[in-house]
Amino acid sequence: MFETLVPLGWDERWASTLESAEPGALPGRVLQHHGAGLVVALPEGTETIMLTKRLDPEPTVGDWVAVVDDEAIAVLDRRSLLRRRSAHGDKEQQLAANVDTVLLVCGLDRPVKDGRIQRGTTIARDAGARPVVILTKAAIGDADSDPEQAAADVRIAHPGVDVIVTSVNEGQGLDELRALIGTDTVTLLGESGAGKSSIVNALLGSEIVPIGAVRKGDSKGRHTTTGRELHLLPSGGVLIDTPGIRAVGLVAEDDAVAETFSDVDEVAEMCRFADCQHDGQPGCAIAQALESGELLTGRVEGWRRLREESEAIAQRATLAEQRRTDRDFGKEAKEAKRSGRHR
Ligand SMILES: Nc1nc2c(ncn2[C@@H]2O[C@H](COP(=O)(O)OP(=O)(O)OP(=O)(O)O)[C@@H](O)[C@H]2O)c(=O)[nH]1
Ligand SMILES: [Zn+2]
Repeated sequence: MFETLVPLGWDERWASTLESAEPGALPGRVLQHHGAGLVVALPEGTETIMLTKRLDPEPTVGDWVAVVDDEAIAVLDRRSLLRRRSAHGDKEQQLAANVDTVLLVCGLDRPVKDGRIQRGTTIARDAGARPVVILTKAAIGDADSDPEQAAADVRIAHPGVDVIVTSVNEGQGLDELRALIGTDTVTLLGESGAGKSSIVNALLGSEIVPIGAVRKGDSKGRHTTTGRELHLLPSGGVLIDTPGIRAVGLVAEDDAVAETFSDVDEVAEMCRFADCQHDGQPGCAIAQALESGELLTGRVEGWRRLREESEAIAQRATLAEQRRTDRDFGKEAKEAKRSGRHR
């Protein structure tokens, strides 16, 4: 085991991934990718290494690479990949690899939008990561809106998603957030002004935690922390924060997230019964695709969750509509009474 890399997420599983891919190579985690170079945290310290040969896939921040003689020779099989797909079908953009948890940040000083949260959970699940909702700025929310009630509503609409309430400037909920992060690699998504930077600052604290030892007397080993995209959290875990990820809005229109599960949708259309629950029904194409390995269990799981959420949200919308109608009806009845029409 490369002990110095453990804080960066190195574990037995990565060790065996490296062993079967490139035995004898050194592992390193990509802290930053710029042009022709990679800033990589290696067992002995952080180094900038030049990309002399083309790697497939191309390494991105968060990747674990196999390094031999100061050269990255392979990207270890990823556990997750956060990416941005364009609506026009051109090349997808890799945003970060091996993110365990995506923190979906919503400010309680504005309405919590189910559609945005759903979009975020879709992005996270499509990447192969766990979505967690953070309702923040609890202390400056509407006086008559209860943060815990807001959290309960989100839990109902998004089954299986953890929700926590924070107010970082006020020091609220931070311990819970740190516990939830544990040793995970996390990143944040949320609209502008949601409170992401405040959370990042609270998690990072004032001191920058150095990654590995800087090699002395070796100019190649010198590195700066400016523009660093992967940070060690003092309380454990790793934070990836990049301009590319920041640019992922949670507004439904700006790319083709709705299409991220289109492969599963296409298979589902082949089921014998149009109302197949994909739950052991005869002629279920999903079951067959799982069997044959055409679809991965994790993706079908994510797809199911997404459908559950969509249904829950639709139900809530119907309920809200019903309540509005009842209220309006009640108002009309009252007005009618007042005007004496029913007498
Ligand atoms: N009182 C209070 N204010 C907060 C809290 N979190 C964020 N704010 C304020 O809300 C505003 C926006 O917060 P940021 O953390 O900058 O939001 P952001 O998501 O990083 O926004 P962008 O940088 O535009 O993406 C700032 O004025 C913060 O001071 C909080 O927990 N409590
Ligand atoms: Zn089916």
